[in-house]
Order: sequence, then C-alpha cells, then structure tokens
Amino acid sequence: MTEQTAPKSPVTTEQFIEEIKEQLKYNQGVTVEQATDADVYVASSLAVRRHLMDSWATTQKDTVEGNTKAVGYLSAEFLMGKQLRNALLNLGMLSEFDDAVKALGHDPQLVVDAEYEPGLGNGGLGRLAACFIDSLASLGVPAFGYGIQYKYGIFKQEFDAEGKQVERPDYWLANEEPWGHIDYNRSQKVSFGGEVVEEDGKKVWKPAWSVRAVPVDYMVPGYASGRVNTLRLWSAKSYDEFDLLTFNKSEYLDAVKPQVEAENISKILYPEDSTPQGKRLRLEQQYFFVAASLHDAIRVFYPGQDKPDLTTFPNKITFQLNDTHPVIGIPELMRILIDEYGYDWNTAWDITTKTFNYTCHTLLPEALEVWPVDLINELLPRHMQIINEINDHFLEELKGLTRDKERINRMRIVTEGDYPQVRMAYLATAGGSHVNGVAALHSQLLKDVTLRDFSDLFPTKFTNVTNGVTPRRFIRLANPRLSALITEGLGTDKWLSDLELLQGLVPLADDDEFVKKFAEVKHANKVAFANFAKDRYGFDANPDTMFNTMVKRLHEYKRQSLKILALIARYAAIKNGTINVDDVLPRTVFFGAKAAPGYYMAKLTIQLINNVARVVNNDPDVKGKLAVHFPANYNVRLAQHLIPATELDEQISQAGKEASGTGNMKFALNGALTVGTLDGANVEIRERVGAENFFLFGMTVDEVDALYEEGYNPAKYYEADPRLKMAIDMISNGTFSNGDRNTYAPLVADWLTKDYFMTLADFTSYADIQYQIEDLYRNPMEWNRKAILNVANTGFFSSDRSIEDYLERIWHTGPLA
Ligand code: GL7
Repeated sequence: MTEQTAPKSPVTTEQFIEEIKEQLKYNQGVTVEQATDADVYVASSLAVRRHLMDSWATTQKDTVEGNTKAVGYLSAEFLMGKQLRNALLNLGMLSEFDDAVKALGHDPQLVVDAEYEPGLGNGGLGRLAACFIDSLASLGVPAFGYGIQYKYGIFKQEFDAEGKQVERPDYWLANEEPWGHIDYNRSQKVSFGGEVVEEDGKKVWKPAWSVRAVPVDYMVPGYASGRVNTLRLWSAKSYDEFDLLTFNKSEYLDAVKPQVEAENISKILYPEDSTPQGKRLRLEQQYFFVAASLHDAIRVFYPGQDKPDLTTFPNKITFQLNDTHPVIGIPELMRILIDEYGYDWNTAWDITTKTFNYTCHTLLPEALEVWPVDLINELLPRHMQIINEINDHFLEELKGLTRDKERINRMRIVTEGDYPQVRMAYLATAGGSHVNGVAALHSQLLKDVTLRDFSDLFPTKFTNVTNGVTPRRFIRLANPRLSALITEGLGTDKWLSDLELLQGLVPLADDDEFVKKFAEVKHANKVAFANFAKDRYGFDANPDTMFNTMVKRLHEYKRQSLKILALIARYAAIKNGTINVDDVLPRTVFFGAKAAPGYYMAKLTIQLINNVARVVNNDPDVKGKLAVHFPANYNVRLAQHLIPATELDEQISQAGKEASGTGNMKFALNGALTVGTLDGANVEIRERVGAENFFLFGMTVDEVDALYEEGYNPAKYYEADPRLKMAIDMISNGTFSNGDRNTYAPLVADWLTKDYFMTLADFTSYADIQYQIEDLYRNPMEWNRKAILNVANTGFFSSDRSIEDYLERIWHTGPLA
C-alpha cells in the first residue's frame, strides 16, 4: 500500500457545527436545545455521510466503467462495530467533530456511545470480513461486501444471579440507524421450493414462493484513499399482498402469515460459532443473500443489457466465498447462466469456476457444513439437479486423474447411502479457482488433513493467506495514546496505511526514555479501562496489578477451562500457604465470552468462571493479589476498550484447532505479551516477535496427534500434578457452587474421562510458565521492552497486507486507476 498521511478534514469546526444544526432541524426536527446525545449522534452521522457521498458516487462509477476487476466478498456475517468514529477518522474529521459537539453543549464520548453497535456476526469470521472491506476501500480496490441485514444481531448476554448466561434479543434496528440506506428501487426476487418441469427439452424451475430481497447499502470509506466502497446487506420483504379474503373472515393472523414467514428469512443471525447449524431457515438465508447478490452484480456490471455477454463476468468481478455459508452460489450461478441466459454446461462451468474462490476458516471437521439432499431438493430442486450434475462431472474428471477408486469415492460432493448429503466444502473446492486457509499452519493442515485428497490432485488450487486486522480501528481508534506515541517515535503517521513501518520502533525498545513513555501509555490505558469498567459494569479493577485478558467465544477447543483451572490452582496456593502471599504478583484477570445458546458445556463453563470470580473477589485472604472479572456481552466496543489496557493475552487453544485467531494480532499490536500454544497465527506471531518475546507452552500438533494415537488418559494428569488435582477437587466439592457438588459434575466428568481438547495434559506446562511470566513482569523495563518489540514486529498482521496477498495470489486485480 502506498503510505498516506492522515487525511485533511473537508470542513472547519464552524462549518461542521452548522451542518449538524441543519440535520437537527431538517431531519430530526429538534432545536439545538432540545437535542439529546442520540439526536446529535444521528445528526452528525448524517452530516458525515454527506461528506462521503461524492466519493461514493465516483467510486461506483469507476467500478463499473473502469477496467479493474472488482471483488465481491460474500459473507453471512459482517461484524462492523460502531461506524461514526471510523468514518470521522477516514475523513480526517475527528477533532472537528469533538470540537463541534462540545460547542453544541454535548460530550463527544456520550454522542459516540449513543450509537448502537450492529452485531451482525458471531466472532472472528465476521470481524475479519469487516476488517477486509475496510482494507479493500483503503487500498482503493473496487469491492462490494454482500451479506444479510439481520433484524436481530448476536444476542445480548446477561448473567443471572447464579452466574448463568441469559440471552436477550438484540433488536438493534429499534433505534434510528443513520448509516444504512434502504434502496427499494434495486430489489431482487429470490424464489424457493416448487418443482422442475421439462419444457421443450429444457429444465424449467417453477418455484412455489418468492421473497423480495431489498438492499440496505452502507458506505465503506477507505482511509485516506478517497474511495468509498459499498457494503450491501439484504433485507427480506414479502411480495404477498395482504390476504383480504382471510382477513374478512376475521382470521387476521392467518392473513399475515405468509408475510411474516417471508420476512423471517433475514430476522435473526444464527448464534453458532465454529459449529454447524443445519437448519432449513439457515439454508434459506444462505440462498437468499447469495442469489440476490449474484443478480445484483449482473445488474451493476451490465447496466440496461437484456442479453449481456456473461463470458466476461469473471473479468468484471471475482467472488470470495467466506467459509461454506455462501457456497450455494456455485449452483446458483450455473442455474443463472444455463436457465436464465441459455449457456451450455461447459461454458457455464468455465465462467463459474473462474468466478469463485473459497476461504476455509476452520479445522474442526464437524464445523464444515453438509446439507441433506432432501432439504435442498425441497427448497431448491433445480439446484439439487445441478449439484448432482456437478458431482457426476467431477467424478468423471477424477477418473482421468487417478485410478484410486477409494479416493474418488471419498471425494464425492454428494454422498451415497440412505441419507445422502452435499458437502459444501467439497463443492466449493471443486467449483472455484482457489482454496485458502487463514494462517500458515492452518493452510498446511487443510492440505495435509481436511482436504488432503483434493490438494493431492489439485495442488495448485491451494494457497495460504494469513489473516490480518485493520490498524485504523484497532490501533488508531482503540488506542489513541499508543498511536500518538508511535507517530512520535517514527516521526510520521504513515504507519496507519503501511503497518510494516512499525519496524522502525525496534531500536526504540533499547531507548529507556521511550520505554518509560510506553509504560506510561499502558498505565493510562489501564486507568481508563478501570474507569470505564466502574462506570459501565460497576466493578473496581486496580490498574496497579497485571491486566491479564482472555476474550473470545466460549468453546471447548479454545480452552477457557485451562485458564480457569490454573487460576483456581493459584487461588488455592495462596490460601493454603503453598505460596507466600508476599511473593504473589498481583493480577487482575478479565474474561469476555459468549456461548452458543445451545452449547451446554460452554454455558456451564461461563457459570463456573462467574462463580470463581464471586468467590475469589470476596475472599479477604487474596485481596489485592488476585481478582477476576467477567464483563457480560463482549463485543467490538468492549474489545476496543480492553485490548489497549491488556498486558498479558491468552491464546491457549489446543494446537491444531484454532484456524488463525485475530484477537492475538490485536493484542500484540497494542503491546500485550502473549501466552500461547503453537496454534493458528500464534505460530507466525511468535516467529516475528521472536521466541524470547512470547510465552510458549503446551503440546504441538504432532504431540497432540501422537497422544490421541497412543490413547489419551486425562485422569493420569489429574493424579500427577497436585495443583491440578486441588483445582478440580475444589470444583467438585462445591467451593464455587455454595457447597453443591453436582453443579459442575458434567465438566469434571468430562475432564477426567474424555477431555477431548487435552486441557489436563497441557495444565502443567501452562501453570509452570506463569513463574516466567511473573518474573519478567517484576522487571517493568524488560517487560515493556518486549511489549514494544511485539508492536514493532507485528505490522505484518495488518488486514491491508492480507488483502494484498489475496490480490496477488487469488483475485489478480488491484486498485482503481
Ligand atoms: C474462525 C476461526 O475459528 C478463527 O480462528 C479465525 O481467526 C476466523 C477468521 O478466519 O475464523 N472460523 C470460524 O468458523 N469462526 C472463526 O472465527 C467462527
């Protein structure tokens, strides 16, 4: 990326005040005196939006008229976070906004806080999509994000009196939402069900019902690029006229039923993360947004043409399939080309395979989607025919490549047997040009294990693109103090568009003055977070203790249980005097995690963490030495507050299970040290920051495999390490359940008899490395030197670099001229 200095504001503060006033008057219909923070938020957002309009229009025009191939990022999730400050940053208007809002008598922070965070994603996969569209716009690459405007985003998490997770609906659209523009004039029809008949020797799909897909457009402003791309999220509306006949019979509820059902399609985000959700409605959602998006792209790139030459389609736009969720797009494009535009099979297949690429985001085989043939037949009968035909052609092709019948059979896209299924990852691999994993280790395991047969026969299809995160949101906006120090240290702010410039900080790790400043920044961030936490959650966090954080979805493979067991062991050791209280390094541990509502073990772990926090925080014996906090409803906003304040980050998944992780990158870039396993992108982070600046523990992928092979017996580890035994016994004997011995029995039974993710086997090395961590922390200069080296050496993990890799290895396109 060409380095950019910060953009210059298009307005003065005085002008911006007038613009906000105008919006208050003509849009909200309130006077300056009447305006609440929420009014000022809406008015300033609308004013900011106007400043993006011209660039948005020219970007769209250039995208269609230029000869640079565009990128279509198809994703069921975009976890955007709040929009206002991001738009202000990219326009260079941050200080004008602050000053204008103050002049109008409001606190800028409260105005920004009035924005309701759109939670249209579960975790890393959805947030990655948001970082990627930010980088595409910042690099000036013409791109569309395509997804769903769910009416309800990821649930709001609360904890009840027993510390259990309670899910509340996230009705974010019940608030005024100034960013999305609903464009009723560009809607698309999406059909379902019915049957396929033969007419004049041709297959004709006669669907049973249709919904109207209405686009809601969000501007995606680039940082200092002058480009504004589009995120187009589809909302489902009914076509059915209100049924007057039924209504007149006073059966009002029946009269509106079809409308309600149609609009249900975009009603709710499925709250599963790294686990499959095989539900009819979910397949409807997938087809809904993908079909609308493909037709939309044809409309955009062949304006006004009835019979466009779609052999040029792959030169106009390349579609990235974000995981298997949009893979139904492959048979849909085939259907469009063959049934709607009359192309023959081979031409259609050639266009389709050139158009799509697939990113796999998981290593858990059970998380790869498979759809029952019966269900696809019922919802999309024509697509099932096409998928069967793709399968037949593919098996033929394989026969030309290998004589190994078993291998061919293993590679079937449609399985055989009484309950045949469609393997979406296989369909994606066969029907696209490239397949990529999301970190070096993950891509390797994808080739060696998950998609081994495919990579053996089609080796050139496979590549890696290591994930990244946007430095604009996760450094500049989240951590203004560190940003200022980096700019001071480097003598330029160009690092925001060329993150490898952070390398220039390496020598400053040896400059005591700079190290002290860095320590002051971290401390100020801790104080700020403590204030925020007090205000928002009501707990006291002591900024003079080590801030140690584990935030991510609650999943067994991520091993929050390892952290909580080690924490209990530490608590027990202080209480029973195994460690001298005076030798204990004071630590505050923060957890943030949502569990899928149907994931029992994950929810029980949440309950355990909350109750450990209750017991530890109320125990005078450990006061000032150990505290545990679990703020509810971890989201992008909380991430932006907590990450800059963290000193020690936990990335402790079982080796070989976390595809990449992106939190790990955000923490390192904000100057936290990582304690982690050799998993996902941890491997690359450690390579870059240096082994001496990373706390590595635990088994490797090979060791894990060997232990499975040999027969894993978790009880052995329980017996072998008294710290572990003590921790598990305390859970069993009711220490964290008011004496009740049954509350956590399912967790304990699982640990002692199954422990699939080998938490117990890694316990000892995890507990032991804590001594190293604490020794280093006792030497603040050394700790902070290492933290600076983490910042300096992780510029690689910018999503700008990820996008550049996609451009070069997969998309073969670039910025608009
Ligand atoms: C995930 C991976 O679990 C995570 O490791 C990765 O960083 C992320 C983005 O590539 O994708 N895969 C997945 O299904 N979810 C993820 O967050 C939900």
